[in-house]
Amino acid sequence: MSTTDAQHAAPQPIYLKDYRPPAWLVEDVKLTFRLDPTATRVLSRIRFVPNPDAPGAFKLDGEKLKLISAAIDGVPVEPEITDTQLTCKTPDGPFTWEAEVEIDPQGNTTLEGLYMSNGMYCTQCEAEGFRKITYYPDRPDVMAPFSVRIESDLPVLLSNGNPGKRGDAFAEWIDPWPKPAYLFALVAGELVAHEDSFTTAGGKDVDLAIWVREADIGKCAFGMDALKRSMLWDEQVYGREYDLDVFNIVAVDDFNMGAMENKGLNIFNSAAVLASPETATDANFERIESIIAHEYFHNWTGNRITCRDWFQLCLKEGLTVFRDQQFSADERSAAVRRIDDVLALRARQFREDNGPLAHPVRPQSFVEINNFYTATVYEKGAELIRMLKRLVGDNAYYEALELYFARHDGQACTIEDWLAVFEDATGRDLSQFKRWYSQAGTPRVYVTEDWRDGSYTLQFHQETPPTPGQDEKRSLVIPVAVGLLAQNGSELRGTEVLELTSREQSFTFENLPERPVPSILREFSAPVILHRNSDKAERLFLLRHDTDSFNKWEAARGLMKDCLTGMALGENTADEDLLSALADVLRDDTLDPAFRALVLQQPSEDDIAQTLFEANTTPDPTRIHQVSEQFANAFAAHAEGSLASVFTAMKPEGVYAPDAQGAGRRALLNASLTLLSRRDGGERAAEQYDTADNMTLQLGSLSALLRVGSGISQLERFYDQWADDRLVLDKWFSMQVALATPGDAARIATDLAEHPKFDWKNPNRFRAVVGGLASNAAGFHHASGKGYDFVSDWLIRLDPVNPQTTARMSTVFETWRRYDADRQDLMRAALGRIQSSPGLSRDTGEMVARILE
Ligand code: 0A1
Ligand code: ZN
Repeated sequence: MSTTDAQHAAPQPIYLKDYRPPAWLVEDVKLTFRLDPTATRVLSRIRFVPNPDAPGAFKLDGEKLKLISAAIDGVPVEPEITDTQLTCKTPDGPFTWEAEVEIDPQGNTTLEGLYMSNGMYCTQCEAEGFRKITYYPDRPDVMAPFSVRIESDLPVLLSNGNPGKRGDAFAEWIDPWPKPAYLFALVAGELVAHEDSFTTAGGKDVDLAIWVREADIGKCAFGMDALKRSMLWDEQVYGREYDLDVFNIVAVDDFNMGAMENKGLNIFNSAAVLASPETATDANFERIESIIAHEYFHNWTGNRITCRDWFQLCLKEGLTVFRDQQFSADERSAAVRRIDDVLALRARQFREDNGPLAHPVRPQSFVEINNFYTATVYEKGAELIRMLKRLVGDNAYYEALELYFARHDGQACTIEDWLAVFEDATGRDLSQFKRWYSQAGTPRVYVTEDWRDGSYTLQFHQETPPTPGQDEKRSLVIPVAVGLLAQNGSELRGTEVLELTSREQSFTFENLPERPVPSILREFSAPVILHRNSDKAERLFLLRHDTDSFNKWEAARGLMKDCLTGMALGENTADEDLLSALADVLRDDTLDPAFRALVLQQPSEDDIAQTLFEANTTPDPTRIHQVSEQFANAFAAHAEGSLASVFTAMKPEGVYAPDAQGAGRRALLNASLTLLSRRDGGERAAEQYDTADNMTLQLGSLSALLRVGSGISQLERFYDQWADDRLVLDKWFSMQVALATPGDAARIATDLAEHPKFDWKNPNRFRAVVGGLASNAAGFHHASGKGYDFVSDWLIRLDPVNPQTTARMSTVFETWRRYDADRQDLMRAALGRIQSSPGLSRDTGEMVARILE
């Protein structure tokens, strides 16, 4: 390809500032599908009306479609067609468009549009997949009611909305609620249903079904229960009722993401819905519950009110993540859920925000929108809603939400609409708060203090480091929840929210009887990095006494991070006071076992690397791995007796149930077992493996064994037991790579990639092995470069088949700048090889270019 061709082919970014309303609106859509694996015919009949506010030419999106015929008001037309668009001369006023296209679901390996997964037809249209099904204005601000007819011999034929006529080899579906095309869905296959029903507060009976392959019918009960609890919760907390006669969920094996909120027909990655005690861990159950809730909650926050354009993605995603977090907090332990959410935020979003892929919660431009389904849009987006709620107060928050639903139902909205609702409902000026949506990067908040004559002053300084394309940062509104403790551990002042608005700001607490110990950023009230020179004694004090459970946990985390970074730099060894304090928490049975397990969990090696990098030192992944192991060994030795008693005390009682309480006990049981295995050579773990009657205990013991370099025979038995269960086998693949020693990881991954069951076109299996290696920090970053080679070779191979999953996984290289020159060279070379592979997708091309920038 010559330079000019290459320049010509370079995909152009799309900018938020260029948004224009659609020239043509859609009144009604009728689709007929004649299903065939390689030659499906899609007939569309669409009523178009000109948009009086934005006159313009008629253009439809369309990709990989074979146009068979087209007509306007019954008269055949010959449109102009490019790879991505169709244009045609039209009447000035309303008209009916009819087209027939042919598509090839079997040949569609991208898992976007209409594709096949294990003999079943299914669709994925968000963000821009509908254009691979038929010609259409594939943009979220074009909303219309759809009716669909599916013609096929397959027994189950599903689409959005309510069921219409059903006959021999056809089914019709009518969705009365106007929706954008990205919410369209169709499923056809040999499926069976786990059925139930729900009566809404308004008395409407809704038929519920989870559709699966016959072998999976025993894995639906939990998902169904989670769905019914979600429906009730949304009525009770947000006053939102369901609005169709049926709600269908389908489990699909080949899926790029977790799940999709298509109107009335949610499609799930089977890993995100199927669970039984024997095959799924507690963590799987919890994730399933929150994804079911998330997709269900989208019915109001996403479907009834959608996004005007894809730059507004956080409008539906940030809010819906926040709602699913609230749901899980209510259904389980709020304190534990908050810690889990912050762990995930720091591991994924802070990492993103502090590297080359940093972008605002509402990006200003993109090349490929699929690359912006990120932790920043989702998880930081949810943090913004959480801050807003804290700033306006709970009552005002729910009043504003009522207004949002009343004012914008049926519309495609923007962040401006969302904030205007809050301004109107509360009278508050949110112009400064709005900066959170446009400014990338994790703010740093520095705190110093002053104590004088009964007055205690906290001085804050806020600063956001530059991010790609954004050198100048402005001050943000940062709610900092603070409590003050007395030296005896009692509360001098309960939690108060201080609102930081300027670069430097002080707050004084008067009339205090003694110098307080501050507990700052309680509940992690803002997504910032807090810097405070706090000594070990103060942290140990907070770990013992803080009444805010997040900050109690945070105290332990801070101590462990300090200790581990010090060890990595050769400055200290595992600190005895810290080990004792951790052992106190371990033994403290007034504390929730789940919380105790979280306190004992060491910061990840990636977290230590990032912390060192921020302190201007070059992290050495091998050394970090060694000191993490040393710390765990030291704690195991220090607390062996207590670990043994807690391990015994946490032994399961009664039948397994995936509830928060039981899961908490098992988390502490497995945490103790993992540490004890460092002392007993895996004896207890082998015993637990033999008696385990649920996956949490089976996997807990197997991973404890693998961590101490044992478990060979159990791995073989595990394989024999689960060879026919795809989801369990994913665990078998991933754990071997993720828990391998640094020197073995790439070799084990390479061997597993030769395994006959390594079906690399299945995203879950690909993630298990390739993602499994990337999650093994010391193995991936091994000085030989073999980890980088393995991952990049596979990304190059996957890209032409599935660009979306390739592009997402390329983020494993986003931290390359942290490391030493040799590793940087190796990673840049790996990225360079990806970048120069012929025909690289727009998705991966954009990601690699941004990572290297
Ligand atoms: N809206 C879904 C996530 C999703 C996005 C894109 C997909 O395909 C490219 C699939 C799912 C959610 O938030 O759950
Ligand atoms: Zn979502």
